[in-house]
Amino acid sequence: MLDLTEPALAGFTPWPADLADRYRAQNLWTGETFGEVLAARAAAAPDRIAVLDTANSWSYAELHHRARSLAAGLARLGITPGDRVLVQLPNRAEFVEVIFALFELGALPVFCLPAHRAAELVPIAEAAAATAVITCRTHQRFDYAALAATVRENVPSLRHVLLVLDEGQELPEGARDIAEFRDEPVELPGPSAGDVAFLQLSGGSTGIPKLIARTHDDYLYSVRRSAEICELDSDTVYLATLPVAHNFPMSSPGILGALWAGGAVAMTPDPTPATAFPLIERFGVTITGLVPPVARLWTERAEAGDTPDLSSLRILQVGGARCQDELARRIGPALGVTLQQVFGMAEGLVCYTRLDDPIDVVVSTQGRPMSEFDQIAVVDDNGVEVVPGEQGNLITQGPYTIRGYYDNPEADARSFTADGWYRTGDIVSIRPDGNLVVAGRAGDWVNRGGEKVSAEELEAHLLEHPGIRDAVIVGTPDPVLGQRICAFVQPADPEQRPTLTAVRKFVRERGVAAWKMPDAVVVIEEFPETGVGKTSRKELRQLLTEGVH
Ligand code: OOB
Repeated sequence: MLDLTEPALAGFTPWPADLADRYRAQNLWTGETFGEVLAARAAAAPDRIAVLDTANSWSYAELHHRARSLAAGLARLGITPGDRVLVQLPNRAEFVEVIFALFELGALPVFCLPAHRAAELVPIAEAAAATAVITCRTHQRFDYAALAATVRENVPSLRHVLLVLDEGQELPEGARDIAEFRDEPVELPGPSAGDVAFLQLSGGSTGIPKLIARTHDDYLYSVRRSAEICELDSDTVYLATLPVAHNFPMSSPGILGALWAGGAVAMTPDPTPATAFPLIERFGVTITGLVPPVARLWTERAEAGDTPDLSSLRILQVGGARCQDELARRIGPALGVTLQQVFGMAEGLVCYTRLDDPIDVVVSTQGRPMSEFDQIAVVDDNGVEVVPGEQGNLITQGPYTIRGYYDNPEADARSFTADGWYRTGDIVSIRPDGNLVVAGRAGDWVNRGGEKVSAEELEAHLLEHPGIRDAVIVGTPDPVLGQRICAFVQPADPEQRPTLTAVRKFVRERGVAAWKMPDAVVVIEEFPETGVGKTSRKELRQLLTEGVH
């Protein structure tokens, strides 16, 4: 019998055959590809709007035609099925055209973030053995064409630099304009549903991102299930606010969920209220997803009043990092939305609070797995399951969680158990109602002379201080205690800088154990961010080792 579990792409770790059979038998993996989904939507409702940005408005028929036409052109250029192609584009309509062209062709987009630079892109391109990069000329005054040229100089496999050009932009030497490759569509064999559809990058709190191979079958299941949970339909207008290459705005339910449901995808070039709020009004956006620092900005802006009309927005998702209860409580009333917490990872598992959950669940938990076929367990450092309700390490396996990184046995040895469960690196507890509460990453604890202090817990206390807008706790090396507690705080009013004495007094008066008192307070104007806009603890730790206090 033909073994359908055997993938064409070397370096991809398939699901064990018995699980794969079960996922197919249960019709979780339906055998459809992304190209087939788009074709079906375009046939059913050709004139419905699929993609919107400040310059474009494409119907499903137009998007489908563009994808097929670019696929034909890329094939003519010599891009073949299975080729890896770095895609580094800001949030604009062409992102959707490009990825569906690659899906059509069976070439694999490698989803890079606009914030990535040569230090990340070169090793990513090497690890993927990429043959091409598709990017834009410039965005927010950064020269992406020059970055792509640097990557090509350093990565021998990388032959082509293709650019999405704006009106009047010149083509730099050595690059090609994607407009040259919008050919007459041709019939292409296309990929199978069991094939890898793209390479996603790990959220990676340390080092260079790892590559994550996702198949049409497994990713489409997660998209479909997400769209169901978020009740998307053809009236949905999903605003891609976070960088759209990230797993959250891509598929939870994201742009792919909106297209799955026959709705529209709208793009904002940046997530600030000044840019995004008018676009919500203009496009009639119904749902979007934010990381907590952006959700805080939006909430504050809405609380200040006098915004554009945001009444079309029904669901605001927050995820990617822990949303503190203090912020979660304010979001719904400020923006007139239903809040949904999303706890997910590019490796697979995504948890949601449900739209009809009681407010306590929505404010205080990160939800529960989207699929009844997701398996989760909370284990201690020896891999033994903890008493229900206790905190421990979250491990998971399921129909859309990878079984190994792409071509990376060393990372696999660290991140997967012998029987294939993914070690998320997250410390969580599961409440009796089944909802997860994320306490932080395994590393986000300060070990102060043997007493463990949870960064998240202490941050939650600091956020109750009226003079503190945002706070991040990190450990700083100490010769006696091992680590000391450093509180980075962003003041609510830049003129009123909270002092160590005042902060310690405030925390003590909240009835917190003495050993959890911050040892240092560093006032900081802006927190450093990761590529998707999460607060970067890694860079804050770096600041400390460089001696900023
Ligand atoms: C999402 O994906 P990644 O791959 O950038 O990061 C995953 C990690 C998780 O392991 C966890 O440490 C953290 O980000 N995280 C959260 C969280 N959501 C993600 N920590 C606390 N609370 C949350 N709500 O970030 C991602 C992928 C799909 C959907 C949503 C987020």
